[in-house]
Amino acid sequence: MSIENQEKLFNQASQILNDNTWDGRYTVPSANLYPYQWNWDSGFVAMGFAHFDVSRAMRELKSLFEGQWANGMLPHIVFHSKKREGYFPGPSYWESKKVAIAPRHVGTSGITQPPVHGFILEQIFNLHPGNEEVKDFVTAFYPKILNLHRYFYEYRDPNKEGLAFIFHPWASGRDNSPLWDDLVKTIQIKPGDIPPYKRYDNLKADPSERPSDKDYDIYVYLMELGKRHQYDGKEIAKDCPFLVQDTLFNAMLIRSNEALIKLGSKLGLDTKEVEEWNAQSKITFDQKLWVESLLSYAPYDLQNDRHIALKEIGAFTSLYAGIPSDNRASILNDYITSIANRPDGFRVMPSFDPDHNIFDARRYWKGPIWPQMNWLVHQGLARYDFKETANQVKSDFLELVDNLGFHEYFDPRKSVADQLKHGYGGNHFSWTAAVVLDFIA
Ligand code: 9WN
Repeated sequence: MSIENQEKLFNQASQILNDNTWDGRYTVPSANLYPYQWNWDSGFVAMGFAHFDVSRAMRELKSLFEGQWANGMLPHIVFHSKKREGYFPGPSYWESKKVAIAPRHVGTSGITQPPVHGFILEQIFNLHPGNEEVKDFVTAFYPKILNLHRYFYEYRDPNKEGLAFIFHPWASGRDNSPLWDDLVKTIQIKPGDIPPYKRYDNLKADPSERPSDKDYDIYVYLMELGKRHQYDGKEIAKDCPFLVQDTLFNAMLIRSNEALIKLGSKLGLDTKEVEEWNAQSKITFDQKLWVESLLSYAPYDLQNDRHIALKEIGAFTSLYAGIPSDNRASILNDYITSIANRPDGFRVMPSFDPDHNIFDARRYWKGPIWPQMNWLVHQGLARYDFKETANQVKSDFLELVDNLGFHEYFDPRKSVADQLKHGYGGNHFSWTAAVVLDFIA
């Protein structure tokens, strides 16, 4: 890509992040579709800001952690705005203020999202060597992330294996991934199980690119279950039908642990606890989640004691966390290469297996390319020195944004995406901008 083009994208991306910032304090993923502050989105947003306005980067994380609960849990949405902005489930749905350990001054959701904040903090620190303000911020912020990780090990790991469970598909960050299809089919919703509710997402984005109404009923069912248990992980573990040790979620936890260890040793902080967690987590992830017949890692369904053996993008983020041996890493790299070389012309990296009959190139997490996932996969491939594949993942993404705009997700089929001339879901999307900024900085 030419220097002029890179400059153009950099300027557009920084403009999007500035435009999506509300009250100068927090950035919404997309002003229309997602009008509050989201957990892992804001992590990527902070990284994006760190390239041109590090004060905003630090402010972004501070605002997000205003929503942290007393037990360390970081909710997936923080509702700084009390207005009903046209999103379901909005601030009043969760009833977080009825929970004693939730913040008093701001409403939040009761589920969490992939813990990216440790490595985001490391990115910000590394981008600003010698900046005393950044150093002080990182030192002060460190215990908040440590508390978050402690929450996962204490409340979300009933067998003390070193892997955290999630109890809602939204917590995986990959809402309607085919990973969850069979498991959610086991949930029978009876009349009266869920309250009436109204979706807005499918009025604002094309419904064929969004989860189905059936998916939403399950989301509400699981939120109701969480609410009944005051979102207490230990209680939920006893009777929730959806209890999953997810690949992406745990890879993020492990990579963020690693970041805390590295930052802690640079800043003279105590890293003993996080080192112990991480040593166990890395081993369990590699041993328990690898499925030889799939030649990949797969999430583990704790209630039914089985792997969810499907080829899906979360497995590939294990590279960024340094989990696989060189041999397993090559297997993962070969798979990505095989997709990039398909005769029917695919950009990498689709979120789901293009050869599976559930694959749907348009529908949300059932196939499209997602910006933050390409960033994570790129970082992992680079870590293992798979330079060519890493470059492909990066250039395919930049080409999509350059040709089609800053969308939420994209069609991986070259012929279709190039003819369509647009991406899917929301536009002027914050993490799309953030990833562009980091890739071309
Ligand atoms: C539910 C904000 C979020 C992302 C998720 C993505 C989508 C929300 C929704 O949007 O989920 O959290 O309403 O569909 O799946 O990863 O954080 O961008």
